[in-house]
Amino acid sequence: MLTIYSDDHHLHHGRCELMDGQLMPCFEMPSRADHVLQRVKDRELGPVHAPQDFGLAPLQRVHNHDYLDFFKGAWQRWTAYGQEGDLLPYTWPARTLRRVLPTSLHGQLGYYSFDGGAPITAGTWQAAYSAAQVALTAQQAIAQGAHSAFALCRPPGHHAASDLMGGYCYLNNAAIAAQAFLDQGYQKVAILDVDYHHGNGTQSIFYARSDVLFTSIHGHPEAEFPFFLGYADELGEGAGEGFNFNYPLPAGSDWERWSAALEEACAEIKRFGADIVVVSLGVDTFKDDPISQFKLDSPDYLAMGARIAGLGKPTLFVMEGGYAVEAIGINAVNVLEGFEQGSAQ
Ligand code: Q9C
Ligand code: ZN
Repeated sequence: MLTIYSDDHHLHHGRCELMDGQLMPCFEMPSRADHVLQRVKDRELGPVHAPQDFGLAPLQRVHNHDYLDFFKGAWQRWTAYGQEGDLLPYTWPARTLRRVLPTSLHGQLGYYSFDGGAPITAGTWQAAYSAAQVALTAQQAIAQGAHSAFALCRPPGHHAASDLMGGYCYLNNAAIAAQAFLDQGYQKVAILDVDYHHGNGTQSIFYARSDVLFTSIHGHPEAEFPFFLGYADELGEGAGEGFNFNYPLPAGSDWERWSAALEEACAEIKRFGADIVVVSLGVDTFKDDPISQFKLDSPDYLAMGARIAGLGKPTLFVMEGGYAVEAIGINAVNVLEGFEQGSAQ
């Protein structure tokens, strides 16, 4: 399987996040992608290519122009105040407040974010831009005939909505790739989000549309980030009604429970008649993940990949979360190897 990877992810290294009342080093760190790349090489998964540059246009198909302008320019505005630390939001337009766009940097940052988990650093825009190009380059490989490809994206993307950053995410790499397939003439794209957290950004982007099926298996939002989306009764709206399926699971869910939800998601993808499957590949479902509560073990990821292969569709894997840094490479690449073994049969 072809892997697309850019070193630019090192340009994004947030310092701190708020966790249990304390500032902790960011869980979403550069070594995550380094470990995945190393495992790709160790296992000889296939060639590793740098991304091409498709420019801003495919990003603008998913994200608002004003949001992209804000994100691109935010760090420079911050340093113009003489600041050097990470730029983090601290006020959001919650209930009783107006959703106006203020003129100030922090007002705008609150407007364009939904949590304090996505720090902007000097290199965040470039890293996120390159991650989107990684996804688009892997997308192109499939459009040109590959049965599968792996977009080793960092920072991740599935929490980012059309004009919101949050949950370590800025640009929705999977959504950008899915939209690119549609823009190139594919009719039906299914997204299977296996990250531990609900892909609220991806769901929101496609919620009113019938050309993208969104399915997600995740920690129940009653008890887990992002809390305010990801419930089972969210089925889509308007033309998108019946094209959104959430499988929220309780803390402690193991492979037996998780794979039952995967069966249901795969049944919906089959019923949908997808031309393409885009997998939001988070491996924070791992038993030793430091911020998650599922109990999947490393061999389970081989089975996960094999089941996805059973769909029999060209499949784009887009890296999302996973914070057990030592194991993330094993687990992510196990999905890819399981897919290849499952495809060969
Ligand atoms: N510091 C992804 O897996 N949790 N994002 C914050 C308090 C945010 C996870 C916990 C989790 C975001 C892509
Ligand atoms: Zn996650």
